[in-house]
Amino acid sequence: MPRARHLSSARNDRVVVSDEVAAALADGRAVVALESTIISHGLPRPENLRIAREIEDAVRTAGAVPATVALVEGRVRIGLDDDALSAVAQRDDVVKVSVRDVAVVAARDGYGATTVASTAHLAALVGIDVFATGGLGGVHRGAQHTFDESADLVTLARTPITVVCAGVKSILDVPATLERLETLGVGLVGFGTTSFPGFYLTDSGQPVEHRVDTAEEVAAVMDARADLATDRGALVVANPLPVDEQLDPALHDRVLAEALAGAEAEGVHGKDTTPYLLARFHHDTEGASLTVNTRIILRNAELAGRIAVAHAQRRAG
Ligand code: PSU
Ligand code: MN
Repeated sequence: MPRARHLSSARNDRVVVSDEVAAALADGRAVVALESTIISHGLPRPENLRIAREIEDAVRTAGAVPATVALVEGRVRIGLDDDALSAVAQRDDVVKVSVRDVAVVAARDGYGATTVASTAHLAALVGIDVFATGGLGGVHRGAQHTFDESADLVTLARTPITVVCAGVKSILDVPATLERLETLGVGLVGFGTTSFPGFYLTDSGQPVEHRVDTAEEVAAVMDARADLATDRGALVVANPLPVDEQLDPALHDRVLAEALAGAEAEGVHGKDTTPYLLARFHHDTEGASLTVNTRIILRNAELAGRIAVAHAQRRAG
């Protein structure tokens, strides 16, 4: 398998780009990076493996090549075969890996599922410029006491990539997260909206200044960012669910209150917080949030595919 393009030392074999992804990158064709924490820690088994495959299919349907990122036996893999995807979905020893954890798990020959932060970092490293996820990490509620702010934010501040998401997870402090994105200089556009999406909910109640309506418009913004050297950090494309697909807001608010209280009572903290809250949602909504979460990711993967295609076309033409 070919080595990562932007790595030059003998240690390159730590990052293995699949043949399909490497060929697409070499030809300037559209590629979309996908994270794996959502598979290992964000979605329940056994549905997670089926959904992981559907996410890849959604990227393909849009005309792009999916590049799911994970650590397998200590190697960073960009583009997973079915064995690797199954391992990430099914093994019990898959560690949730943010940027700071990647090297540790690599050195130990371990298995790791990459978060938004580490996926963005590794995708950019090999020259992938579009990435799809469900919802970004951000500032947790009560962060003024816990200092719990996802490493997704600071990583996006220094990573040149376009991330399609349904806003930030609604379990977070959304206004505070938006303030941090502004401070960090992370670009933000609303796809077909001037309301920042609320992940499970169509509208978080917060505004977005810049609305775009087509994949081509996003690609044009990406090019302008490169020309103006404002692309050293990320561009977030916030893609809301249609109202008729969102989680019932009353159910959402009730379950969220219970889940937050549960996390507090059980002393859940640090990197376990997000998986705990998402699992509580999937359990307490009797699967309704799983259906919504799946729709979010599939829609984002499809849009990311279209953006990657539009961007590849601009560069070719
Ligand atoms: N989006 C989802 N489900 C998830 C996540 C995002 O729909 O499970 C994951 C992402 O990998 C994100 C992580 O980076 O949750 C954030 O975790 P933390 O708050 O610990 O940084
Ligand atoms: Mn955290």
